[in-house]
Amino acid sequence: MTKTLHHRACHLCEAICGLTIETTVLPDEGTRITSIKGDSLDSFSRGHICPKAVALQDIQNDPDRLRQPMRRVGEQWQAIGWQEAFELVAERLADIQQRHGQNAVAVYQGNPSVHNYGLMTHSNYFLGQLKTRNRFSATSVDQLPHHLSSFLIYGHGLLLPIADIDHTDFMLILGGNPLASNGSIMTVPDVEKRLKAIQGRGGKVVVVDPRRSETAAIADQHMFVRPGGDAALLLGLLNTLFEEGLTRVTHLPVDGLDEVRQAIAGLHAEAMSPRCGVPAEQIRQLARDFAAADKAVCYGRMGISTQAFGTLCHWLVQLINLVTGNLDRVGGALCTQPAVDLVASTSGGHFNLWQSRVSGLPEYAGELPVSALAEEMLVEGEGQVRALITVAGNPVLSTPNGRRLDQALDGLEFMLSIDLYINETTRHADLILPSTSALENDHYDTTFNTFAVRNVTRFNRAILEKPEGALHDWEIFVGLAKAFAAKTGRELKATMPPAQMIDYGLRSGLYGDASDWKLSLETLANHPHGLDLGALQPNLASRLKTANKRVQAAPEVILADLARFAAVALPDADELLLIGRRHVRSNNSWMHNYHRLVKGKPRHQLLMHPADLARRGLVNGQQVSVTSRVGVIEVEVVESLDMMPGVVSLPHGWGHGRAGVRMGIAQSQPGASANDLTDERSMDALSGNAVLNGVPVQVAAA
Ligand SMILES: Nc1nc2c(c(=O)[nH]1)N[C@H]1C(S)=C(S)[C@@H](COP(=O)(O)OP(=O)(O)OC[C@H]3O[C@@H](n4cnc5c(=O)[nH]c(N)nc54)[C@H](O)[C@@H]3O)O[C@H]1N2
Ligand SMILES: Nc1nc2c(c(=O)[nH]1)N[C@H]1C(S)=C(S)[C@@H](COP(=O)(O)OP(=O)(O)OC[C@H]3O[C@@H](n4cnc5c(=O)[nH]c(N)nc54)[C@H](O)[C@@H]3O)O[C@H]1N2
Ligand code: SF4
Ligand SMILES: [Mo]
Repeated sequence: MTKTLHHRACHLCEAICGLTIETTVLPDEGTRITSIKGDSLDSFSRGHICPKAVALQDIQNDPDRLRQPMRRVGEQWQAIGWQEAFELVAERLADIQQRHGQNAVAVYQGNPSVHNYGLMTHSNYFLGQLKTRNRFSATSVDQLPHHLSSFLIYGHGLLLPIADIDHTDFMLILGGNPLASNGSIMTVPDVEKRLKAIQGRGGKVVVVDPRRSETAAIADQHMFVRPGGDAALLLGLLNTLFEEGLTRVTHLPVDGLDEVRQAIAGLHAEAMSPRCGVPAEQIRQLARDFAAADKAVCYGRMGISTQAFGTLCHWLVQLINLVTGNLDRVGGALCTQPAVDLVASTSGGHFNLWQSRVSGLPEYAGELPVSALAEEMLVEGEGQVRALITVAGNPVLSTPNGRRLDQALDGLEFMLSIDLYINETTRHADLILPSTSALENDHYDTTFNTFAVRNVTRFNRAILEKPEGALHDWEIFVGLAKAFAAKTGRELKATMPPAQMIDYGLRSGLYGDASDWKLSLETLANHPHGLDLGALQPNLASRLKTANKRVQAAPEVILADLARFAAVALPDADELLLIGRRHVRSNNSWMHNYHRLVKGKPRHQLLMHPADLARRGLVNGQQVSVTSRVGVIEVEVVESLDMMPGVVSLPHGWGHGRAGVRMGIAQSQPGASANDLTDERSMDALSGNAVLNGVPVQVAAA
């Protein structure tokens, strides 16, 4: 038996923890993974690991994971060869585009795309050739308001100031639960210790959340907010900062602050309190505490992004950091300077240059809001979507009114999925092309180094041999691109492997050939535990990509959105509102097929406050029906004093009990899909981002 130790970053979530993986060559079985542990020599993650990483071996060994191209013939799946598959795709898509136009082919790119560097570098090599405006992704059920606000304020959608958690004295968290999610748009391995370190140095952590989340439980202060009420709360905070003279000067060049001050003059804490359910005096005191801290940072995430005023929320987060002097300041919010810099190498983006066909929703960076995907398939007319390509995603479980999408997929002429599983979405595909598993592939994190709380970088080689006949995702895209170009007679530019692109990015970057670091793939090979490039530093002034290189505090479309905010009626106190929830043993819609993670008590029940149960004559543990405008599901209800009265919580990504899905363990514990309740018509009208939190529902005995 030969044992080998490998060091590698975990790709499963944004925390990019360093792992030590032991493989053993066994006489009859070949190479097996025999141990997965946190890597204590990784200076960034310091040995931190969560249960999902241990399940990397289960992904590797899962008999349900697809290992060769599969073609659906009726209800049966048949293995076919790669070349035959590529040619079939090229033929079907070329034909559909010829008959119905380029936009007749739609694309959905799911979350794991951004955790797979070959998908990042090469998916567009093929998808770009389709020249379709019907591009969709998980961005519009997630962080689109972050990008849009940064694009409008700083001139680039990826200039996202990151909370400087290791140096701040006061961290205000709204709509994020890093203890379960391990942090998001804040790559922060070992987050619990880092939050406790704030408290250890005499600082304070405040969490605003309609549920006393795992993060709220360790905070110094937790405030309930009515779901969807954060824009009001943040407006009350900003107004108080102005009104009570709690602002500080910034070194940044800023346009539009006076306009902001005027635009929100009437929106004081007292007026905002009924809209968010936070007492006015608490709003004012929070503003005073925030301003009094030497170094403070306001951090907002998923929970305030996926609501009706998500873009206003993220604009306000930026402004609160800005006017208190905490933007671009150590201990406040700082932009990273990554080794492969996507901000430097790309243009800022674009917004609303075209709109979706049926509902006129705006594009952002070439993508349309995914809430529009089903109607683009269902509503007849020129430009109707007739074919779909999904890449590493499961929109039937992940996007609003998933049932409607589920049904719409049946009406397509052709569907291709590039995925590892036959899941609730890909079961509809004509063809599924599965890539190698992550451990059979190299890894460089192009995305999350950009959002990290320190400047870090690492490259890791595959730790398992690529099986014979298998292809990496990027190779699948090259195969598809070549077949499509051949079919359509288009010219195809040459490409190079992802590793070579990263080498180029490293060498030409800030730490590359022209620096003392001399980073390249070769130098990174000498740093298997990752390389720390230092703490975040102020740099925003020199990196602004707005036309006049000044911060735009008052973008026109955002000020205009304040009118939409003002027009909304006061919330109905009797309305029951649904929010989501994440758990450290679950990962969106796809890690429910590993016994190691799903064993023990189920984690997909509906949480409800005992007073809300009593009011409906319901009891703890009972089966209930949950109804919204778009659908109804049945789940077990569990009482929880952590819930804000009037709010219920259900995690997304469940609902596996559907015909044809091939995920045995997941189907034995199916749960119900939260997105059978979320409403595709309910969105942040400015960005088109879906509302996934604050969905009105009724709960009754099943
Ligand atoms: N109600 C509600 N809905 C939500 C959310 C919520 O909080 N509440 N969260 C939203 C958010 S933030 C997101 S990001 C989305 C996520 O939703 P999706 O974008 O649908 O992503 P996943 O559910 O992670 O999709 C996983 C699929 O990717 C495949 N996969 C995994 N790794 C790879 C790989 O390397 N290559 C390929 N080709 N395939 C791979 C898996 O097999 C699986 O089928 O859900 C959103 N939906
Ligand atoms: N274990 C695990 N980790 C993950 C994922 C996973 O599925 N499982 N998914 C990954 C992905 S794709 C993402 S995008 C990140 C997301 O990472 P986070 O943004 O940290 O997401 P959540 O853990 O869903 O936390 C959102 C919080 O917002 C609260 N909330 C809901 N509605 C409102 C509201 O109206 N106002 C306020 N203030 N709060 C509200 C919820 O109660 C919840 O505590 O996590 C990533 N990490
Ligand atoms: S927190 Fe868990 S899933 Fe996320 S990177 Fe770390 S080990 Fe992997
Ligand atoms: Mo996400």
